[in-house]
Amino acid sequence: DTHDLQEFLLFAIALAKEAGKMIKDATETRMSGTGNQFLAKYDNPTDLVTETDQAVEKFIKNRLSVTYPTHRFIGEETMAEGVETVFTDEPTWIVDPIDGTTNFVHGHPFVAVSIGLTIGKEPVVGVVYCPLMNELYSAAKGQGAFLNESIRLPLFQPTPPPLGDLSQCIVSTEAGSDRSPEVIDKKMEMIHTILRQKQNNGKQAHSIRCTGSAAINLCTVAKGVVDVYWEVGCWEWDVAAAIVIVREAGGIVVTGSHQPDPSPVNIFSRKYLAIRGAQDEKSQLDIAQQMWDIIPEIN
Ligand code: LIP
Repeated sequence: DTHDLQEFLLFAIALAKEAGKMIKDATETRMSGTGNQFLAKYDNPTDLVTETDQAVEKFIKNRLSVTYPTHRFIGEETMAEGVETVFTDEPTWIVDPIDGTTNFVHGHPFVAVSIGLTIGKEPVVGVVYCPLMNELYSAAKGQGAFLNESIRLPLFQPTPPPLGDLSQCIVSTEAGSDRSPEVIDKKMEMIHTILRQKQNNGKQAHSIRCTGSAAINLCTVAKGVVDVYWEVGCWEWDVAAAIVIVREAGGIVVTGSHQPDPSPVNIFSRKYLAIRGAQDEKSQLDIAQQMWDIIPEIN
């Protein structure tokens, strides 16, 4: 019920702040030359993992298991260790200790710890904290989405500007870590389609953005400063928390392929399309349809 969600939300916010401090400290010690940041694994040279990812996940997982021993846990680094993902209706915390690990490795500030909670397989609590930018995004189902616990999202109040059509949109997307020609060529083709001036005075989108973090991309959609986010290939821990934040900020999230029904979301689909809040759902679904018209089939 509402009371529980509020309790879970406050717990997740406090936890994200502690985890964020670990990430910030690791960045500072590394940059000041007093600490190092070793890559823990380098199997896929475009899918980085550091000791800090592992330490932060361990910290969050331990803290959750003490406070909520009956709750389940799904985490990026736990799965990387070979633990099988079992997803049930039970309360399940879905955690990415560092979303934007590539940014973290490079000292780029677009990094976030992402803590989501699903109940009945639906994301109901989400916290995305960017410790190097002091931005904390949070939401619980039915209770609105906030930046730094006090600024209601989207930023444009009382109503965000009209969505218009795709030609007036900023679209976020990512290269992702699968660089196989089949996948990367289709993604580049899609970016080309979004950007390229259309013939006969047709229109292209305003531009594209890539933050390097699915969670942060989704939070920019929740803010209302990015109109559309589309990504294929990221994971449930990248999006579980931020989906709640987008929805509570009036946005829609559609998962899967060419399926215009925005609910329910399948957080495991690895295909995500989010549209920012607008006055009416029809304009959001229109943009979703314009995206589906050009999204290539990627497996
Ligand atoms: C990353 C995502 C990013 C995606 C990468 C990767 P990580 O998460 O947030 O959007 O393109 O493939 O999954 O590895 O930094 O937690």
